[in-house]
Amino acid sequence: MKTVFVSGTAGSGKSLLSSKLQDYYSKNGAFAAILNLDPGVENMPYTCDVDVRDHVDYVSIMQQYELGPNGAMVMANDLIASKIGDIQDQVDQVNPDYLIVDTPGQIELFAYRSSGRFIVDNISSDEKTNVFLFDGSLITSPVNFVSIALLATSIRLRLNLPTINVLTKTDLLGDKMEDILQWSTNLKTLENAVSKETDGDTYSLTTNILRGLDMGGFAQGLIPISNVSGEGFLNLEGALSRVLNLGEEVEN
Ligand SMILES: Nc1nc2c(ncn2[C@@H]2O[C@H](COP(=O)(O)OP(=O)(O)O)[C@@H](O)[C@H]2O)c(=O)[nH]1
Ligand SMILES: [Mg+2]
Repeated sequence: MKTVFVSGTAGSGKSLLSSKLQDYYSKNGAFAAILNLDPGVENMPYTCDVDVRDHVDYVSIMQQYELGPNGAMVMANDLIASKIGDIQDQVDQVNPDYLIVDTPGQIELFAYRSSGRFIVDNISSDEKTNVFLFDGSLITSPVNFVSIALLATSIRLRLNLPTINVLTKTDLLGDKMEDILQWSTNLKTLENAVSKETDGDTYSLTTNILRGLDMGGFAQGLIPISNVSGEGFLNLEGALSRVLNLGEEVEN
């Protein structure tokens, strides 16, 4: 089994991409299952194969421990880690070729609490990778882009997984898409764009961050996709194959 963690800011398209990836693998003859790790989700665009909500009841936690929504979410995420054995048993029963993991809406809970990393480390799998989603609708300026790139890098550091960076919602981006794609491969262009937008402390902070990102190997580009039109899925699948199957076609 190969595992694909889908991460990104709230609303970036994680759940929709999880469902589209499952469709993609199924059409290509592989068996892909989805594990929902979000204890608070109400509706999702797929039928879940393994669901943490069967193990952790977010609303009862709120009531039982008199916690607000955030406190209950923290506790729910930590409880999930303690159920990893049961979750693994369920995954083993489903026994997919690909396990797609839809991560919680609040990325900081998943990426920065030890429970998230514990889950990533302890799901037993031949290969694992992380797909980080840059929400196209949030990238309204070069400085914004740098701040999301920094988040992507921080998550990569935290999860310690090979990471594929993806730009979502290309169907909404129009002309802006070309700029964003250029920024993601040519950091000099990005630095120029930043210099037009800002100066002083913000400029020097942004450009120093950029140099750090460059040294960390960030500038390998973003794979642009639309979960709505299906644009870019072949490229994403190719990138996943390079990480998961050493470049072979979909394995089953
Ligand atoms: N136009 C457009 N909308 C998208 C795309 N991906 C997701 N959405 C929409 O963005 C919203 C959030 O998506 P969702 O998958 O729930 O995001 P999540 O919070 O990261 O799981 C939903 O209304 C989706 O229909 C996309 O590629 N294009
Ligand atoms: Mg979601």
